Amino acid sequence: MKKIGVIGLGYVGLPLSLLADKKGFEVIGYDVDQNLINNLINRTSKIDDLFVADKLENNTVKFTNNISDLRNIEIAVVCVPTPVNNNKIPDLTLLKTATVNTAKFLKDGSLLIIESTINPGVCDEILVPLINKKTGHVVGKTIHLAHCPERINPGDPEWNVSNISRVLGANSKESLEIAKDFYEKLVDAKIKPMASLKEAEAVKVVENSFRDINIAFVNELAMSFQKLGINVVNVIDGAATKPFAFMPHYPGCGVGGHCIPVDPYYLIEYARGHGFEHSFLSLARKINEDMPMYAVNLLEKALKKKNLKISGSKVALLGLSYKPNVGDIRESPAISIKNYLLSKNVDVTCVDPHVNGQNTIELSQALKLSDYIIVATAHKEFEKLTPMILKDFGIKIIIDGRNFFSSKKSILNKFDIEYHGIGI
Ligand code: SAJ
Repeated sequence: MKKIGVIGLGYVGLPLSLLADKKGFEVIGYDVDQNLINNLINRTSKIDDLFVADKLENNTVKFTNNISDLRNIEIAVVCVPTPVNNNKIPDLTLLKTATVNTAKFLKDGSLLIIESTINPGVCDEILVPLINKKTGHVVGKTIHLAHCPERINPGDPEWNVSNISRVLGANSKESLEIAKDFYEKLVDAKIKPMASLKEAEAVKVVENSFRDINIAFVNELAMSFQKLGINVVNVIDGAATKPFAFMPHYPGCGVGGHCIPVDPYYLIEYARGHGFEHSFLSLARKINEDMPMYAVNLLEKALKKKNLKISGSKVALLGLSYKPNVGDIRESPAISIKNYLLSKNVDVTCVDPHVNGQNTIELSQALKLSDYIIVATAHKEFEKLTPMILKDFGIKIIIDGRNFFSSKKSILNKFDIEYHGIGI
């Protein structure tokens, strides 16, 4: 089996390196973070991934912080972050650095694969010229280039790096065949060859934009149905009984994470640069980005009805991470809610058992200090909050940003606890 290098050992690269090791490849796992490498050598990781938890203990990956250990690898897979900056423009700094530094160690005939999420055109228009100019290689002549967009779903108990189907694009048919052969040895799922690098880049942004616009659709329905007195979740569940042509998504206080709120901007920016305005994608982004404020406004309206001001009120914010039972706060709506509350001079206490270093406090302590609750993340630890417990803590209003307590709405009302969900 070939010797491979995995560059970037986060939620994408680490599972990949462990899978390649399990499949019999000789694997060099490289990361710039010495501390992360030390932890991996000691078989510990902060990555929320069941596959990693299962494989990290026994593996023969050579984890290293020394990039020269990549010498003589035959396949390199680059899995570094591609965040957007404050103007929502993709920041390719890490990707460019990792690509150039890796390519310098590749011998002729090697395959360089990019798994990081990138917008269409990045390979052809940015990485190929960069490699040709800075590494002594020429893509298509001395090395092959492929793009296989990552599809890791953090916290997913069923789908992981070993069984998720993939799409694959490359600079030439020959390169595509070599890359396809690699992934077919690695992944026990369909590998779909695309006609070009650009098509493979476009698949990832399209699949995540699809999710973003569908969430925006139900978020807009939620705001409309809240005025119409219709429970949007019940209606979505009703529509989901249709066995074809409907995929349920659910309203909430916003869309977070490293993928969904970010990837549409890749397409928006690239198309804008070529004279096309994705007004629909941009509107969906705006709807989703406004949901944290919508949740805060629900509280403000509820207080106004009681002739109370939100300023100076005591609110427990339940959840800071962007999705249940993980500790990732990237692009998290909960952080936006926290900042909106602080801007309104609210006394906020934050609770998140999965997040460190954000001045969070223990749940019962936060409830003691608060009169109102905003639920921003549906962590399993919050399930123990019964209406009786909330009553005992003197909680008066709940804004449920994830409709997490929706089944307890009538009991909460019986306990004189005002409940507002998102669209229910
Ligand atoms: N969200 C909603 N309503 C929904 C679904 C999600 O408001 O119906 C919110 C979540 O609360 C979260 C955000 O959207 O804040 C993103 O949620 P997510 O479930 O999409 O979680 P991610 O960001 O981990 O998305 C990943 C993506 N995987 C990759 O990019 C490889 C995405 O493509 C998957 O569709 C998604 O997992 C998944 O299906 O779980």
